[in-house]
Amino acid sequence: MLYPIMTESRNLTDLSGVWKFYLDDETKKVDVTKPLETNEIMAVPGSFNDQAVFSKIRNHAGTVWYERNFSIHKKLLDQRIVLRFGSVTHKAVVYINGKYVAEHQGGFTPFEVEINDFIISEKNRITVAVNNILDHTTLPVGNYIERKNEEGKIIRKVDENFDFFNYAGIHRPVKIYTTPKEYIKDIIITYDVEGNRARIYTDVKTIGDFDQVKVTILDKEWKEVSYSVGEKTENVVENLKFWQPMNAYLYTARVETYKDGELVDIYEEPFGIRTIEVKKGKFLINGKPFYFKGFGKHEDTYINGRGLNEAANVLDLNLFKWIGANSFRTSHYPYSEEMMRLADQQGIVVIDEVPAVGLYEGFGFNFNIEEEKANTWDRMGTKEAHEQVIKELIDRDKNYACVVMWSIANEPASHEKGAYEYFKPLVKLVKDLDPQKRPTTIVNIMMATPDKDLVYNLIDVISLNRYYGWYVQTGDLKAAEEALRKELKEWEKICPNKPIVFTELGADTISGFHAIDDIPFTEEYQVRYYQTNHKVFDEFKNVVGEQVWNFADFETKVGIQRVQGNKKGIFNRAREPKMISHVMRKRWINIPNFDYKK
Ligand code: GCB
Repeated sequence: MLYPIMTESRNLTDLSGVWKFYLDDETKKVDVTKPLETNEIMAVPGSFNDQAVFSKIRNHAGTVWYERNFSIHKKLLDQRIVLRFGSVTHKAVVYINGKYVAEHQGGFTPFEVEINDFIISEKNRITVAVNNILDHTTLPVGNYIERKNEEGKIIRKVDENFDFFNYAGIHRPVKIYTTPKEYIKDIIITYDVEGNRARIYTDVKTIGDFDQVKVTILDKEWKEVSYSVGEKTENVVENLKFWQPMNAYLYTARVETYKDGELVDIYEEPFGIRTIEVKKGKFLINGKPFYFKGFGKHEDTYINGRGLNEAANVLDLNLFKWIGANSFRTSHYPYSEEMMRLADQQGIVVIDEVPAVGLYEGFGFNFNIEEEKANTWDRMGTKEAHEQVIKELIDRDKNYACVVMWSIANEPASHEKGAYEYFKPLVKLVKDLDPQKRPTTIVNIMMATPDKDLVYNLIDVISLNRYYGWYVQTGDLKAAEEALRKELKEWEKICPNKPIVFTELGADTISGFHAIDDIPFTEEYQVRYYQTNHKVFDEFKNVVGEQVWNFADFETKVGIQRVQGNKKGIFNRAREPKMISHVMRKRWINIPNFDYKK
């Protein structure tokens, strides 16, 4: 799916701003043919939860309504008019002028709909019903509970089967863009590289009848490098400039469609060229062994919640540069297109994750669940949702050079019977759909040790989330060190040719807590916890990366294991550094992006 941009043939309007808002408490039916009767307001994009102050809204489970008016410039009315949502969490039903136009399930991928047949020339009303219910058929997975109160009214609750707050609302920009009636629908870019020469293949999907499709490759200075004609074309680029980690170079494919000698539609797609290979326990980018330094993140800021916060995105990537990081994982859901485009421009390497989190019946920070009782793969009905998010994510992110690997799930019960059968077709789906055939991973949970994990044979890279010295061997770093070393030896033994990336490790740390001894939650403990882990990582040649948990403190569901949120950040939620950030900086600045381990 193309990102909406303005070109000579396309117009773009952003409907961000303050919308009307109504909390549906199910006492009366909302009549979409009339304007919403409400005085409440809500900023879009943004989660509604933290804007609302009152618990009734903050913790609401069910439907909320958003509404605003808009007009379309009369000169655009003969164009194809598309309404596009960057994301609505988790389900949206959209009406224009009281008529149903579209719906979409899945809170982290865009959707769009042509609205020509619904708009009227003067003033139009857009109404969106947003639902935040998660259950055992959705991704992420929620535990959905319904009960009746004394008056017989249904009270709904979603207990997150994951460790982040179930923020909801219109999270990403709402845009209206226009195209000509016959238009460019999609552009798929792949390439072969030989030395410093690349053959670039563009597959342009069009709707309508064109005499000619022209593809021009432009360099960073906007100089023409090559051009060719056809829906499926090949361009050769000599003196190739590679997209490199922390040193991005983006070309642009300018696609023009012509009819009767006239230019009809034009779209410009930036793209980088880099190769990826997984070989002999190494992760190669542009032929060289890459070392991942960085974070598992969240889209999580004060006030905006999970809503797009571009200033925070810029700040975060600048903090990456300060600390010497080169990568992140989009834990635990696809991030905004704005963030992906930023990562692509800035050379940040991304492990792109679908929102498959909570696929574990025993979730609850309980690492001692009796295995025979857990029955995840019989209980979860997420197959369809999982296929849908894979399709939508690859469709959206396929051309980004920054995306070097797909993560098909975070911490599923890969040690429980049924995991292999569940994941085998999904891994195949990813491989079939991805035009660039990137490597895949399934992020491994601590209980799925090498002797128990059932899916490692399906994937290219072993990704480990490990909390030795935190959830286990708490406060005993000597024992943690030994346990970690023992496990890594086992992984290297059973799959000597697969690289291992630590996709999580961390210790909750409250800024300002201090101790001389190894006392969890203090800044000193977080430092020593990481130093212990680093020592072991450096002993194993197949360990090709460390993405620590988490970049910043973040909001999560309440529980006695959480102190006003998850505090494992290297920075706190305001992005102020903890003591560990300086230690991490010293380490990472001295680790090169390539050839760290010979
Ligand atoms: C994990 C999860 C992550 C949690 C983290 C923690 O393994 O993948 O979502 O936030 O542990 O802090 O417990």
